[in-house]
Amino acid sequence: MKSVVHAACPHDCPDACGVLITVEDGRATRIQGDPKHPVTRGFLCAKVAKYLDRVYSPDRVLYPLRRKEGLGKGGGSRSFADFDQITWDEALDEIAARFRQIAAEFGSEAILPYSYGGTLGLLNSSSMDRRFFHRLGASQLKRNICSAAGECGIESVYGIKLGTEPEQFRHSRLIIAWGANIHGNNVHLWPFIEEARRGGGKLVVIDPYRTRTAKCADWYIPINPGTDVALALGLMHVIINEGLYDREYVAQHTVGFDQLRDRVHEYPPELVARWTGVSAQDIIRLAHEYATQRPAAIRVNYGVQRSENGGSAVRAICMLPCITGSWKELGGGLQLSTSGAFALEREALKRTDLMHKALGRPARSVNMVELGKALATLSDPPIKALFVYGSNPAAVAPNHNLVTEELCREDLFTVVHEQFLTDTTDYADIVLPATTFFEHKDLQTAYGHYYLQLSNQAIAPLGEARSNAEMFRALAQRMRFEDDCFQESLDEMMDAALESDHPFLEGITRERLQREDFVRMNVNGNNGSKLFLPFANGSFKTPSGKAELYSDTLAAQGLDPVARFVPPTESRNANQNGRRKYPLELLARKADNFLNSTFCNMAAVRPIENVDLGLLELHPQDAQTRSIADGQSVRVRNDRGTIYLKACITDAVQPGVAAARLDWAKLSDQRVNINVLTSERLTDMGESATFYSVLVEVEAAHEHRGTSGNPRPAIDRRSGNA
Ligand SMILES: Nc1nc2c(c(=O)[nH]1)N[C@H]1C(S)=C(S)[C@@H](COP(=O)(O)OP(=O)(O)OC[C@H]3O[C@@H](n4cnc5c(=O)[nH]c(N)nc54)[C@H](O)[C@@H]3O)O[C@H]1N2
Ligand SMILES: Nc1nc2c(c(=O)[nH]1)N[C@H]1C(S)=C(S)[C@@H](COP(=O)(O)OP(=O)(O)OC[C@H]3O[C@@H](n4cnc5c(=O)[nH]c(N)nc54)[C@H](O)[C@@H]3O)O[C@H]1N2
Ligand code: SF4
Ligand SMILES: [Mo]
Repeated sequence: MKSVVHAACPHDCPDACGVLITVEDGRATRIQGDPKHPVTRGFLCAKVAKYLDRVYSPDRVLYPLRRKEGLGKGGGSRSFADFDQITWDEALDEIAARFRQIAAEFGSEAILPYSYGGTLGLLNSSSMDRRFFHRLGASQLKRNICSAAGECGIESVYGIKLGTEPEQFRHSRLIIAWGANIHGNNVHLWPFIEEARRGGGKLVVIDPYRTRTAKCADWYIPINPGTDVALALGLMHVIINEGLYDREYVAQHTVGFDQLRDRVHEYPPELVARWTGVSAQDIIRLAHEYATQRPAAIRVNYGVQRSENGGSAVRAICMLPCITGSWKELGGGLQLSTSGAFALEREALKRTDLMHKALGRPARSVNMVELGKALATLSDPPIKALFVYGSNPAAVAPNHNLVTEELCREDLFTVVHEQFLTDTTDYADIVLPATTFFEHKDLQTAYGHYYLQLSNQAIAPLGEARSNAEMFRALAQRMRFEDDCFQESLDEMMDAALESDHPFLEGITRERLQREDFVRMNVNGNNGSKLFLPFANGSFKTPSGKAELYSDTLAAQGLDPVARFVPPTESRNANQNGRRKYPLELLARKADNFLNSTFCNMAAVRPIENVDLGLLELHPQDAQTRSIADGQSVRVRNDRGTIYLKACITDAVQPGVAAARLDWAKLSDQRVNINVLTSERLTDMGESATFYSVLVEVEAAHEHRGTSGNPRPAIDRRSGNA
């Protein structure tokens, strides 16, 4: 029996691809892109094209596991031999008993859920799990590790996360990829950019790292990390001074233009050049091109907001199309995220009210960015249990050394629901087997286009794997939570999510999704047009109903009501004259062929990325002053940690900037990854993570051997230096 099932890729990626899975006699035999999907149009990225290897990997966790008795935590990289297989009944009983005991002794807030982007399927990322922890009265998790700063930034100007749809980039004459690695992280936008270029359009890339996208650009502008606020204000300085702005649009649809004009006065190109490293001529030229080569669209991505001033950066960039009136034009505007269009009834899934049932008040919130600090310092109550699902904090959380030190606490009961034995399962007491998207049903939104999809279950769960929703349903039952919501089927939850009065959801039902596989959100309104220009006629969702170039809301929060460049604490601009202990700015970047830490362990995927793994990319000038040769083992360090990498001398980075990639810690002999160097410091807006505001020093490893005080040996055997 052969069938083809429509699904949707649930990984944390703006593209949310339509997928077709061929199933023969119950086994998936092929994965391909759904050619009917209007945005993702039948192709998949390299990593998901190899997904059969992931689903059927011999390394899949397929049964509940308990760490073997006598094995302490932190004992090294755990394999299946370190665990005993147990039954689901045993696992659920043990978790329920420990949770009850911890709640009785310390209060239920001593239990902390930890989840993020393993799956963005709505039902498996934010329904039964939330109900369970709300009903339990567990601490709440602030899921701020990725995009919260940028979300605050865009919402402070537009009031909603809407933007130019990918299909319209084909009409652009000028496209600016601003902190957006389109080739790596948003590859389905690329064909539309190519189409625009065939029509004479031009691509400009603003990024401190010469990405694959930058290499393909018509104009690559390297910028110093964390200085985008200054660049955006400098561009507006030129545009406003030279009268290149759209007076009518500004008058009708914005507030605070006078205050903005006063502010940009302080950002002349010569001064901005000093901070950003972009020459005054280039700033002026870019301002002219952006204001006059129309339509011009900006694809800004979350890269710019992983800096200490990331909220302000996104805020200032979001002002640009409001000044030029670019929102009026097909192929104009800006895209950061389209997620504001998916106006689903999320609260019906999450049931926050259950928290009041448990505690009579909202539970305390713990910021996931500060996991290490929370585990180390919270006392009222301390965190005694951690339930990780859809996340790999021992790889992705900043300040890795503190995180793993705390995960070693013997009094911490850690459960991890996973597909593989990751960095985090190394510290687990219990590991539970999780399904892949082939094995469960879900509802899939997107943050890079406007199509909602049904992701059908293609095959039966492998082994005893359970989806997040089914696992938390079973756990709720074990905890004897009798609320009806724990009985709801997936279809009932889907219906509840879709049952909204919001015009964007009008006419969108489960039946229709089942029939059509993907449905465009009703974003165009009733004008019958297929095209969506979100702010052509204003329609901003801010308190004033206009684009807020000056924001009373920010002022009330004690933040700058316009936008101001404050150099990140960890940056060369923060103290230009001082002699620095850590003079290099490090970009602790994502890999083009992994998805954060997902796929790092896939033998089929690793070779595609391999040339770039374990490398510290360094400019020739910085290598020379440190007598570092290409391929040599180097020690990269700051006060938080040390990692040994292999020097790659390259002009992919500018002088003063270094770059390295995120990988699994357990795949390195040092058992650390690049997050040993990143900090838990939070962003200016949104309390988000600052992965790209990091200062380090780099030394040739052989010269410092034995004197580092670091217990871990230099391990780079490839270079022969260690
Ligand atoms: N292949 C692949 N795809 C992914 C992911 C992945 O890990 N791999 N991750 C997914 C996730 S979770 C997300 S959030 C999205 C993110 O997608 P992006 O926002 O594109 O993510 P990043 O790679 O963090 O940053 C984009 C670029 O910003 C640059 N950058 C860093 N600092 C600055 C700065 O100060 N200014 C400017 N102008 N640029 C800067 C980086 O060098 C990088 O090339 O991608 C998703 N898609
Ligand atoms: N240095 C550095 N650190 C970073 C970043 C960076 O650019 N540089 N990026 C940051 C960003 S933007 C983000 S979003 C975070 C991402 O942080 P995470 O969301 O933790 O991302 P992943 O590394 O993809 O880990 C997801 C895990 O979920 C598992 N999983 C997948 N599907 C399911 C499922 O259905 N159920 C369960 N239970 N598990 C599942 C996968 O196997 C994987 O191990 O990382 C952040 N960390
Ligand atoms: S990771 Fe992104 S590009 Fe790759 S298949 Fe999934 S949605 Fe598409
Ligand atoms: Mo992310």
